[in-house]
Amino acid sequence: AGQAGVDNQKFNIQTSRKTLKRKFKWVAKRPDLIHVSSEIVRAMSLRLPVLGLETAIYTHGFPKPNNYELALEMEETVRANGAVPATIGILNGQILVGMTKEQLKELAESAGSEKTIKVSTRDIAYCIGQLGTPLNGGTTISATVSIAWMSGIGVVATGGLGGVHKGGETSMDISADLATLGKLKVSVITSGMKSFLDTSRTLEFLETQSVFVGTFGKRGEKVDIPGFYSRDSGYPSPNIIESPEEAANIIFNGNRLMMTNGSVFFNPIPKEFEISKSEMDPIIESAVEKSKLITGRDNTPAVLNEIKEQTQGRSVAANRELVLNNARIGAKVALGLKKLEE
Ligand code: PSU
Ligand code: MN
Repeated sequence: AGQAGVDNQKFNIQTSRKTLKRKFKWVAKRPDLIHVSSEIVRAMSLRLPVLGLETAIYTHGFPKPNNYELALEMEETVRANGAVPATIGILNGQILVGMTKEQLKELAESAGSEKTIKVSTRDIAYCIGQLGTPLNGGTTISATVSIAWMSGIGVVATGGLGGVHKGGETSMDISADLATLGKLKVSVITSGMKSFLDTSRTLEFLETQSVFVGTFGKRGEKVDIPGFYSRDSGYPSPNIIESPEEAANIIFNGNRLMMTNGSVFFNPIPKEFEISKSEMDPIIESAVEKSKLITGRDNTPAVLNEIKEQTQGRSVAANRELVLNNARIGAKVALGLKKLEE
């Protein structure tokens, strides 16, 4: 039985490699549609670990000019931790997987202009299909996961996850991040949902969509779903993950089983940078109240901006630290996964 198990494992690894190869060939044949940078093409063919990064955080989350600096720092952090960064975004109507410094600069500087939209999965074809002026797009987790999946990238790092908004049971404002992860096998490293979202309903929705949820921490200790600026949210994590290698092993086993659902690995903000929940809660509550007439995809950026004003920019500093930490852990997960696939 042991031998059969080994054969079975080999078979599954080969099958998943073949699927990746096929997908990658498909993408490589359509550079006008998805442009994969030469660095990422090389990394994929050498089977180096690749970590996908989103860009809505630069166009609609993080203020100029620090958004460009952050984009560079994210890439450096990924490299320093043993993986190749594939920043995903849309520039002048073209989907990019892996962006040059110049491209990152152009996208970051275009933030706030009419040309640059926040792109969710449903907006991808719209963004590249415009007959008039070509658009730029900052990709949300939803769009980033979709494009990563199309190009055979299995792990993505980001700041905050979208979710079910407070009052979502009547407004039905539920981020496409959640349903996309229910459909596509991509793993996301994130520091949680902000407390302007309904944590409990978001967890229920993810469970219904069969999206795995785990949080980095020590078994036997109290581990909450992290609250983005703070490490706790009041909601215990359904699962605890003790290391990036363990996360990689979970993804690896999902791949071997040919499961099709995505995973969320929550990575709490490092203690030294956290802003306590008791301090943030009233600020967030008032930010939500002030932004309540702004609907659709503009709501999240409006709330983030209010929070920034009310914390005199401290929220931005915390955001920077947590997202860099996710790049660090994400790179290690991608590296661990490649080791298992060897
Ligand atoms: N939460 C943050 N910062 C962000 C976002 C969410 O703390 O930048 C962005 C992410 O790109 C996420 C998107 O995927 O907002 C969710 O937007 P919406 O709620 O419109 O789906
Ligand atoms: Mn929404």
